[in-house]
This record gives sequence, C-alpha cells and structure tokens, in this order.
Amino acid sequence: MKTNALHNQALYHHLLRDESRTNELTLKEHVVVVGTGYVGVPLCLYAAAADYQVIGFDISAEKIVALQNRVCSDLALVEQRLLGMSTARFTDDPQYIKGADIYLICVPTPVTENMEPDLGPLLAAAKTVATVMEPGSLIIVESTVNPSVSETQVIPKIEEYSGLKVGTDFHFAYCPERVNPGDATYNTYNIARVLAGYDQPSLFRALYFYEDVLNAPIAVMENIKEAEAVKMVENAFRDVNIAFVNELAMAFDLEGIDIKHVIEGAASKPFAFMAHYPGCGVGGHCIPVDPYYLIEYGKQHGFDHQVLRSARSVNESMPHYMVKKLVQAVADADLKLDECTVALLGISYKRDVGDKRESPALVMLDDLKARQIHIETYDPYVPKESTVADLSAALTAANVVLIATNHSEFCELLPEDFVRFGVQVVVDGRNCLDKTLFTPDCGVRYVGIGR
Ligand code: SAJ
Repeated sequence: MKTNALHNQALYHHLLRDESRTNELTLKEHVVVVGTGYVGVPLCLYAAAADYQVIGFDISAEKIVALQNRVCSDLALVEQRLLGMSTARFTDDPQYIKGADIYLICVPTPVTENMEPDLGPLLAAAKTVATVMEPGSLIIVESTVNPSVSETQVIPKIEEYSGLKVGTDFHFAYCPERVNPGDATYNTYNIARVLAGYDQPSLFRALYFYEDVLNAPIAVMENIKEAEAVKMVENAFRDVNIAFVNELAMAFDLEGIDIKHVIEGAASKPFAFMAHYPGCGVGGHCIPVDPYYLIEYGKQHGFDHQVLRSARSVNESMPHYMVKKLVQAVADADLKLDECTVALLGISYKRDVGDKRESPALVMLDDLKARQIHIETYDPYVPKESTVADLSAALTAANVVLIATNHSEFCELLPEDFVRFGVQVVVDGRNCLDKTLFTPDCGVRYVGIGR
C-alpha cells in the first residue's frame, strides 16, 4: 500500500508541481476535516497518525469542546485511545482552517420531514470551505449524496464563494464514507472505499492521501456520479432485502413457519443468498434515508422506483405491525391492555449503539402512547430517553415487555428472568431471545416476529 502511495505521490508532484520535488520526501500537508461526527473524527485521527497536520472543524461548539478535552462518544475503542494521544486539533472557528492543502467534508445528508433530500448541511460546509480555501487545495466530499450532486451543487457552490475554478484552481474528489457504527471488525482505517476524481490530478492526489492514511482497498470509479451511486445502491440494497424478510415474516406469522430458521437454512447456500433478518423496523441515518435520495433522483429523470418505494412502505409499517402483535398477545393472555404496563426495551436503532435517529422504537413508543398504554422505557445506551435506571427496574415496573433493540444485555434474558419479575408477555421485536426456551409451561408468553 505504501509503495502505491509513494508512487501516486511522486506522480502527483510530477503532474502538479515542479519536477524537482518528485523525489522529495513528502512534506506532510495540512488537512482540515469539516464535520467531526463518527465519520470525521476517525479521519482526523488516522490522518494525524500518518503525520498530517490535522484540524477537525465543526459548527457545534459543544462537540469541539468535548473533542478538545479528548472526549467523543461516537468512537470505537481503538479510536478512543487514538483520540487521547492524537496531534489532531479541533476548532469551531473558521479562521483557523484557512489555506489548508486538503479539505474533507463529512457532514450529514438527512431528509426533510416529507422525506426529500436535505443538502443544507453539505452546501453550508462547502460554502465554509470556499471562504477559507486557497488555490491548489484538494476538496474531498465523503457525505452520502445522490448521483450528480457533487458536480451540479457542491462544486458550483465552492466556485461561487471562492471565485476559484475546479480543475484549474483546485482539485475535487468524492469518496463516500462507509463507517458502520458498532462494528468491531470494519472501521475507517480498514473498510474498502470507492473513489472518483473530477479529473486525473484530483484522483491521483486523493488516491495518494487515502493510501497514505488508511490501510484499505480503494476502488477507483470511472467518474464521480458512479461513486455517488455506489453508496446509494449499497444502502438501498440493504433496505430492499430487509423489507423482503419483513414481508416474509408477516406471511410466516400466519403460516406458522419460523422465518429465522428458514433464513439460516437459506444461508447454508454459499452463493447467491445474503442473510437479512426481520425486525420491528429499520432505523439509522443511512438505510431508511438513502432510498429516498434515489427515489427523488429517479423522479428528476421521470423514473418511478417502485421496488424502493414498496420496500420503504413495508419497513415503515413494521413498528405498527409489532404493536398490533403486542395488543393481540395481551388479549391472548387474557389480560386487559389498560391494566398493563409495557416496558419498551431499547430506544436506539441498532444493537449496542446509542444513536436513536429514525429509530423504530420511537415509532412504537408513539403508537403505544396513542393507545393510552402505560409505558416505561429503558435503553442502556440512551439513558436520557429511559424512564427507569436499569433492566431490573424496567422488568419490575412492567407485566409486558416489548424488545425494540437487540442490545447484548437484553439478548441474555431467560424465561425465568421474566417470571421472577412478574412479566407475563414478552414481544421480541428483534427475535433476539432463544424462542425454544419459552415452552408453554414456562410461565411467560413469548411472541417473536415471523416465528
Ligand atoms: N436491520 C434489520 N434487519 C437486518 C439488518 C438491519 O431490521 O437484517 C435494521 C437494524 O435493526 C437497524 C437498521 O436496519 O435498525 C439499519 O441497520 P444496519 O445494520 O444497516 O446499520 P447502519 O444503519 O449503521 O448501516 C451501516 C451502513 N454503513 C454505511 O452506510 C457506511 C450500511 O451500509 C451497512 O450495510 C451496515 O452499517 C452494516 O452492514 O451493518
């Protein structure tokens, strides 16, 4: 990898700077990372570890103060350690990010309330960079965007506010982030990337940077639109596959087939099948959002993404499907719903992380409240949204349990744990408990999803 990097670096100097510098050892460049969330901070740390002079910039003073105190809850353990010893600095003052050699833009690209792309944060970041950059800078966008957004919205914004011209005065590349929160195997340092440059010098310069900083395969795409499409497609692929198994789960609930066993059986085929699992819904800021970007992009070209829309519709129905299953399970147990207390276990969207963006648990919470059901909530990773302090308190307070997030702490629960606390019904929205242990005479009624 390093050999490649030096080769690209020499090529870069040859192409863009005077010949005399091609053999010079790299003078480590100044790098500014705009957006210090779970994508930007690791980039700061790995670039600083590769001897770049790094500043992380964010508009959130709160985030920056925490980072200046070497605190960041978004990081994997190895990155927490890196933060403590890193030479990276952090600021919320644009005057300190002037004239950098490389700017990396890593800000969110959410959707609006009516599920349309919201490029506000990205274009604001592009404008900030444009006002502090100097000729010769390389700008790399890592935020997830629709095909063509870089060239039709981001670059024009930079040119408008800098007075500079892409290709002539500055370089531009696109390299979508692939951070997977909570993943112990893949992280910013090693996850494979796709990369495209506005032109060849931009590509070489960006390629050299990533190969110098990361230890990850870099797939070079033909053009920026392809690289933008890759990220959208990989996340829409996941949403469609989750919708597929969610639809099967609803069918198998009626047919008495165990979807989890069927998926595990299908996964025994070593090719042409990728296991996804049904649940109470699809949360996070990527999977439920990115398909809406592609749907919008299709609309702009007169195309209707029926499959993407249907998948979104199925996945968005799951929280309500789960609440209906809870209501039915309470009736089947001859309990009166208005005399029950439900403990909602899990608020965040994903196992063992604290991010509640687009979390299906919040949709189920609203649905339960709308039915005037008494609720207690507990999530070890989202204490601020928990009404009780720990799992025991949640089980003590309730006679019905609804598991919304498969946090490790919940997956260890056994029938006797529920019986001990007087819980009569368990609705497992992530099929994370061992269903075989919940025998008819175990003292608690178990309901999974599609099993
Ligand atoms: N989910 C299911 N069934 C599944 C998988 C996930 O219901 O089989 C639900 C989860 O409970 C969660 C939501 O979908 O609510 C999203 O889960 P996720 O595992 O996809 O987690 P994310 O949102 O962190 O997705 C990230 C993405 N990474 C990037 O965008 C860079 C995604 O591309 C990865 O595929 C995913 O991690 C991953 O593989 O874990």
